[in-house]
Amino acid sequence: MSELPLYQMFVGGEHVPSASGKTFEVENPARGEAIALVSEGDKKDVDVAVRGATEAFRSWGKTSGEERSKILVRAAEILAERLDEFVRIEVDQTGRAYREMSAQLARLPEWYAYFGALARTHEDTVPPFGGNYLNYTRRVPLGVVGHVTPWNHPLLILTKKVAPALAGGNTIVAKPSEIAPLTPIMLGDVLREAGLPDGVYNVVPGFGATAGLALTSHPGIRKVDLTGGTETGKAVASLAGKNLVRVGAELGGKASSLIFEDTGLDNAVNGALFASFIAGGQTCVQGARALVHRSLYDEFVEKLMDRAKRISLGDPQDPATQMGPLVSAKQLARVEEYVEIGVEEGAKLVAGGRRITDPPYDKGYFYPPTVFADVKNEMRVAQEEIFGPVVCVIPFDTEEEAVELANATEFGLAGAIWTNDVRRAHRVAHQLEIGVVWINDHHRIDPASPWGGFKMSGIGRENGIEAYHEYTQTQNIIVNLSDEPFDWFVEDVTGKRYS
Ligand code: TXE
Repeated sequence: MSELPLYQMFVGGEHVPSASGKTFEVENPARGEAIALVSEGDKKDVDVAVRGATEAFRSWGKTSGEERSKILVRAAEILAERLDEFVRIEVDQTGRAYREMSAQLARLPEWYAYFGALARTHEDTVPPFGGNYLNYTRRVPLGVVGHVTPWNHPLLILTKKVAPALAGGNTIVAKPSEIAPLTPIMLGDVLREAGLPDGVYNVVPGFGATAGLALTSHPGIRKVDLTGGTETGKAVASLAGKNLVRVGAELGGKASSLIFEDTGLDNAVNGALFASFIAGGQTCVQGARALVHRSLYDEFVEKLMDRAKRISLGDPQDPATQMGPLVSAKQLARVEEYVEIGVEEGAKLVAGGRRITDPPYDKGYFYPPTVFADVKNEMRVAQEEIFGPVVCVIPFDTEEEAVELANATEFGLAGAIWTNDVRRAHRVAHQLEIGVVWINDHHRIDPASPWGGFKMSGIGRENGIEAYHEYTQTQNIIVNLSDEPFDWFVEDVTGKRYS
């Protein structure tokens, strides 16, 4: 018998085994060893979960915003009380440093509180309507929604989907990443304790090609919301198209930091360092390209290189550790391959660039902060999503050139502008083909602030009223206030009528 803790599926308000009885292992990437067994869900389990969620929707879909708000606000409180337990598990399954995960998870209660408030305060509309009519709209839930989530911010990304979905009155079947499914399963207990009825939030852990595919192609789902790679996004969106269901997709990125000559250099270096190496670079808004005005270029490269070399890697559970390992052997291999490609393409490696294998790092997937200088924007390392701690530094001469370089990618999620010139800041922001622009900052987010990509970075928006709207649909009610009799087939028709 294995000593490993078993995390079962969360379906119908209970932790249950999968129909096949199969399990898979979740690994700690710092030590390269299994830390938990997880029930492996498949098509059958997805079907049971969707049917249960459909049943639960009959009553949950009719609850008032006030009732939903109370549960969401209570969930925020319970999560805040249990935070450290969640942080520890998040660190174990992703390898991300404790200091990052404790900072990130401390913000998650805000999402439940914000969408709880929105469920209670959202006002419908009374649009104008010609004639003697009362015309109003209601936002009503969609039904059962499917959430497919990744490993890089397991609970944050799921929370960005779960909070608006519940606020809108939907029920959920979630398929978290096979690499980091533990905290999404644990969330079930928080929501149940907060008073969420059984069957409203369900988790079927498993693999993308089996459980993920079964969920995203299930005819009982009314919306699919995915965060993952762009290729996965295309596959999922085409399936959703066949079933005519809504799609939310937050996909890949290749964000730029645009560093102008009028910025404070040290501040911009700090910003670029954070943008490049937070989460070990495994985040969709990673500042993968630092575009730097030529007058600052040499000094910028020098300083970034020096700071990158001083980031301390180590045991991610140690609060002093600044960067943990990459999430998996696969992700490590991907980073190693891209660094080789960069070198072959002629980029100049000035920091990092080689896996760390000295004990105590030999069992884990540790890769140091890596800086490429003298990169050309058309190189593969500057165009393709590496999803690791690698930054490409590229010089530019003019504002126009900086904008052109930033936009010359298939992605369009986010980016940052570093300048002290207020006119330039907004002028440049308005020309960038990206969904989120930070000025003199990077990776700031708020539950009220819309988040999502242009171009190949995705469809739809998370956060804010837009997310609430994307998790509800409009019903229009037109009330004839007149007592005048009406009989089309008897009357002389003189007025205009649409039909
Ligand atoms: O992502 P996948 P992976 C990017 C990043 C990374 C690459 C691959 O570049 O290197 O994607 O990472 C589920 N039908 N991002 O392999 O496969 C899968 O089980 C339905 C960017 O981890 O896209 C998991 O739950 N579901 C990103 C989820 O999709 C499927 C975050 C994401 O996994 C499926 C993660 C299918 N056919 C990776 N195939 C971001 N935007 O932040 C997979 N899945």
